[in-house]
Amino acid sequence: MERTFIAIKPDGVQRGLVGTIIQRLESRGYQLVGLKLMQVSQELAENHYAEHKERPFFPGLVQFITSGPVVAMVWEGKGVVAAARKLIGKTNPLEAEPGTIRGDFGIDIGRNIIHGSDGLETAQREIALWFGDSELVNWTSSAQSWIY
Ligand code: FUP
Repeated sequence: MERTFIAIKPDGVQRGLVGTIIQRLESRGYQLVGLKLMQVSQELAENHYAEHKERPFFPGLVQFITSGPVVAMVWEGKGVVAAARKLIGKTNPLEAEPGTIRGDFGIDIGRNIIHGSDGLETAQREIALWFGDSELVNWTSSAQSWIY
């Protein structure tokens, strides 16, 4: 089964959106296989956003993601990488459609609430970066036969 990495950023946690965001993914039919609340280190933040290292917004991005607790998650299910990106919406919340998480709850690109892996390879890299094998649970919910 496909897996993706999802993180609720410090703004999403501070604004009390953790439950709402989990509910959207869960009620779609996706399954949680990893979940933790954590204070992100400078090193993890810089590694996670390494592709943006040379961009002018990089220092602010790292400062923001380390500024408060983050909820890190791994979700599993058919097509979950692309489907989660659709549920999340465009990077700039002002361009994100209503009905998406960013389109419903965000305004500013630097405070866009949530991160989701942008492809299968990225998902594998990010899951390995944020989670140890022992933190991921292999299980099958009894709802699976009603979802698939
Ligand atoms: P996404 O995959 O939608 O999270 O977007 P990107 O990987 O392109 O960007 C990562 C983060 O950098 C975004 F969540 C917000 C931040 N960012 C800015 O602050 N300014 C920009 O111009 C682009 C991205």
